[in-house]
Amino acid sequence: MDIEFVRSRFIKHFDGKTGSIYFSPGRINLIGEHTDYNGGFVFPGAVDKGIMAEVRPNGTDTVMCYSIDLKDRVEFKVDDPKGPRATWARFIYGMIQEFKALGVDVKGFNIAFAGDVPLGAGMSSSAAMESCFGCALNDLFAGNKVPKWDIALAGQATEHKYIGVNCGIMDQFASVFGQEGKLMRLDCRSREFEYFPFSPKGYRLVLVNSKVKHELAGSPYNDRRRSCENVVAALGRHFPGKKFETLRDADWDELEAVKAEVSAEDYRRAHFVLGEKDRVLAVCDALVAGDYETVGKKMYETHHGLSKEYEVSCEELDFLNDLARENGVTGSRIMGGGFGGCTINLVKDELYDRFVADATEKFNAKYGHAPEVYPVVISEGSHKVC
Ligand code: GAF
Repeated sequence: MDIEFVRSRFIKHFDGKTGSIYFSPGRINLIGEHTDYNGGFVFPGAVDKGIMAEVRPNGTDTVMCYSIDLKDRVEFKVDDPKGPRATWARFIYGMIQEFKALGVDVKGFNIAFAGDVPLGAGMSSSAAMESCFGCALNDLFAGNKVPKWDIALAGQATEHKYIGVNCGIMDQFASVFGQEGKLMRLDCRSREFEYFPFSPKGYRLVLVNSKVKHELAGSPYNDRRRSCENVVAALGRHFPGKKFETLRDADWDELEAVKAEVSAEDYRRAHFVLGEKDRVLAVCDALVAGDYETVGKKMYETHHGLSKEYEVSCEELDFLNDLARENGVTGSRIMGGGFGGCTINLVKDELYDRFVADATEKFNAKYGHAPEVYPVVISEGSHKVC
């Protein structure tokens, strides 16, 4: 992101004064999809694309916001009970409400922001916004006293309460805690996490964006979560002596025991989640052992499960996955919530150019538009730029 670009727009659209600049990244996830809200493990990292905002307190009780990308301006009072209608401004409003709930005395400010995380690509531009605004509020109104976990949780609460997506914590966690060159294995139940240096020798990670718009609000994302909760409720009824909070508490035998008590669809989804929980741990072990073939094999298994069991793929993503296989790509799968967006691919250096060219050509021939290709650079999490 270009600091001068954001600054020039901030100066132009407000009173000519400069403020402080903050950046928060989008994320990739090597493996561990739809496990976060099931109390399982995820394995994300922050990327070099994100949201940059310039912010300056304005001495009033009004928040004046400008979206540089949308060329849209919105104002609202800090204490407005309803908040703005524009979705993009609700991310700012939601973070303010969550910070106030943490006891932070947020006052009026001017903010202009822009992003280079491709929208709807499954790279979590929303979490990048939340953590960027959270980073700014923390710096300007809380003396940086709000712990990182609270910023991530405020972002998740913003999704739940002000956007309508009942997401897990992976995206906000990755955006806030990311470190350059490191993936993070997070246990979403205990919130313990570990950094894993990631620089596979002889391989590259690349995202291929189908450009099928992935949008979680209004998508069946919340239905998937409900399916998992239905199975947890059935487990609780079947095994009254055991406490099931999430699918993390269930094993394969227990899932089989309730198979006849849940819908076939809910069973398939829970089946995916149990498998995915194990796959994250297997991939972490394989990574430490330098066994990239196993990492890749698990990625393909995840794609298959997301497509056939969790049913969050689409024709274009399945096609990209097939193209990866045909090109000898070590691992490939849908990344993020699904319903469009990107595949993430682990590719040997020597196969990279051929894969990218072949996927671009064949996808274009079939769907009439070329996919976008983003080499992954694992980068720093939310921070103040200047
Ligand atoms: C989206 C959600 F926001 C995450 O919480 C996570 O559930 C992901 O989909 C699927 O793994 O990005």
